Amino acid sequence: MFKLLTIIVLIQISALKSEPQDAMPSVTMQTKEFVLGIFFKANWYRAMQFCRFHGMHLASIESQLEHEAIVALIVDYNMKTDEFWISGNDLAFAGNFSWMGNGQPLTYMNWYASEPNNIGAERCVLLWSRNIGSADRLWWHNSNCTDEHYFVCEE
Ligand SMILES: [Ca+2]
Repeated sequence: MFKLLTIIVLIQISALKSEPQDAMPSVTMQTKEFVLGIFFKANWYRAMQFCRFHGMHLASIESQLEHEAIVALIVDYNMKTDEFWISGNDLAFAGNFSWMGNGQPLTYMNWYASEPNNIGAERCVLLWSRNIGSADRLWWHNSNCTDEHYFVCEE
């Protein structure tokens, strides 16, 4: 009887651990794993809520290495013409961008030329393939938080 209960408990634990992110494209870094939210498009707030619901955060990109790993993942999935929310925003202080995912100010940055613009109106940070040309390269720009895009979570 005890063995049967143990098996049932283990099955239930494994069922609980089967999260959507297991089926989402991901890349593992030294200290974090980036996971592409490509099942649906969402505004920035919904993207953040989805990541948190699944035990993750909306992604904070803290180095060139992390940025390039995410870009490579997006390119691998032929999604380089799509846009992806990351956790950068200036909702607390207009013009003063920080990561909602970890509370830190932006240190590494990869803004497109003239971005961030529309300070006070466009307050959330998107990964963007502007003028991508032949190079597999994505830039950051600030955009309207209520627009719907794919997104990047991290855990
Ligand atoms: Ca902008």
